[in-house]
Amino acid sequence: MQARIVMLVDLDYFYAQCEERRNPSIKGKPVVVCVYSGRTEDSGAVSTANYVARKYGVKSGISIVLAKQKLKGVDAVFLPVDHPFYREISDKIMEILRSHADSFEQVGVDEAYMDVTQKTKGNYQEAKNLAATIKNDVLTQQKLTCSIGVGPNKLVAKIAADIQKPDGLTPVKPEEVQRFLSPLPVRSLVGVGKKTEKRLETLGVRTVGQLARFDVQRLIEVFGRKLGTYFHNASVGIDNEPVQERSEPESVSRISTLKEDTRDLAVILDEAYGLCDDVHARLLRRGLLYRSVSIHIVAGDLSVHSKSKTFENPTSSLETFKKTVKELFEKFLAESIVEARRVGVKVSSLNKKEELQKQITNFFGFSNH
Ligand code: DCP
Ligand code: MG
Ligand code: MG
Repeated sequence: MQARIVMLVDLDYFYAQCEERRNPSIKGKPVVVCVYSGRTEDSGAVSTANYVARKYGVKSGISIVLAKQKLKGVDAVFLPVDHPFYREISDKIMEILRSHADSFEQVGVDEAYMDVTQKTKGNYQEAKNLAATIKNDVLTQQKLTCSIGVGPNKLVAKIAADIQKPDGLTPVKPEEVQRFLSPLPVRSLVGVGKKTEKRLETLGVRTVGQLARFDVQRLIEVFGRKLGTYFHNASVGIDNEPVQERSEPESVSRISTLKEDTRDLAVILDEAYGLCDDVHARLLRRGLLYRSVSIHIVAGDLSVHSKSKTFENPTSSLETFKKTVKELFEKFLAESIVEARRVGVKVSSLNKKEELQKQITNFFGFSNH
């Protein structure tokens, strides 16, 4: 196999950075994005925090109560999570990244692997330049900073991206991998959790370098063949996992809560059409066509209702989408007596535009060859 160049791009303090972008006046203050559970005013957990807040020890996963203690007397900003907003920004940034990659694999809302072997002709200097271009594109077009790791595979790229944050760019050439990994704690390796870390420690293994020198046969005895081999390979920086586009979503949906419970079609549609716009924008960005449209209603009494319609042929039409949503809500109101509290719209039976084109071409027996 040809030597590869792989990047991992991870957005910095993602949710909190989105909030800073939305409201630049909070920049410089500790910003804490929270999932409020709603039980009491402060019950819930911290989703993420900006780097100012991290200096006070605030980080993902701690309770909001603890975060407030750590930031006692400090002018800090606490905000609830707004997933649709982050998703929008994420989708736009992923499109930028995708456009720079030979192959692309999004692995979370704020990170993606890119194989750039062809694009860079396997040259690390070019890869570094490309990473700088990507950072600049994301910053100028979407006003967000990210950190990029560059290496011969996903494993090294991921660790390299994490090592210098925020706004980092860390290339690790194949000949540097061993020296780069050696001093790191075994926890840096994907798949090494708390438990494994403890077991390795009892074997006298704390760093990746120590793991690399540890007898493979003994590792296999302790962890089994599969894991033992994996740990050994990871410790010496071997990873052959390809960068692969994840399968397309089965459906795209949005739901939102109305200001008050209602049976007023105009009010419901006003909200639902906004959701249609969002869903449609996501379809376009991903180059997807839909064949089914559904609506979803959570009523004032928390009962759940839905209706859907499926078409003969796939389409990307926003007009058809909205017209169908209207029809379905009219039908729902005619058939039911409940008031709507939350309304949602969904498209499903999705197809990729190009794939459909290929299918049609094959069907008619056309070919470029
Ligand atoms: N997230 C979350 N709960 C966690 C971890 C993460 O809700 N325990 C969310 C909020 C983060 C987003 O996922 O903004 C991305 O996670 P990252 O691990 O990439 O963390 P950040 O982007 O927030 O910070 P960093 O700058 O370290 O990447
Ligand atoms: Mg991140
Ligand atoms: Mg991440």
